[in-house]
Amino acid sequence: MFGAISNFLKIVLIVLFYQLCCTHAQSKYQIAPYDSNWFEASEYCHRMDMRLAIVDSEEKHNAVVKEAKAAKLHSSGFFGVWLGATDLARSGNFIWHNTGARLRYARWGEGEPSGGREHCVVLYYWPKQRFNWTWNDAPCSTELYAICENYEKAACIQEF
Ligand SMILES: [Ca+2]
Repeated sequence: MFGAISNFLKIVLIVLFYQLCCTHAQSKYQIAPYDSNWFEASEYCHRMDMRLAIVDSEEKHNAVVKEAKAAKLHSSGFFGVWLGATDLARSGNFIWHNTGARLRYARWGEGEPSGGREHCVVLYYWPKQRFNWTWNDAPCSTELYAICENYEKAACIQEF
């Protein structure tokens, strides 16, 4: 009898935990209140218990652009938000830093990535330079805004 109740309570607790933890796993974005280099941007996101946005689909690209537009910081004709990708470890091999996954989806601007000393990925609105909410590799020391995202933490049940 007690064993059955105990098992029932376990199931209730597991279901409650899952509801609290994993049913809000959709990405929610936040743009940092100040500009900074790529590393500071990454650190800022982690302090917020978030990470620099990983944009691995058209849907996520559109969601990030929507969020960036909503910040209304692009009226001067220039606005950039750091994304979570870099090729600092191996030039030309862009990786989402927080997962180690290679970029399979990208929305590079014309002629990008241009390489050289430009190793960190930014979403640009800079029509004069032909960036219309497209991606660029920029020097990681450039001062730009961060776009952070909520993500499913390791404590959650991972589905593959
Ligand atoms: Ca570039």
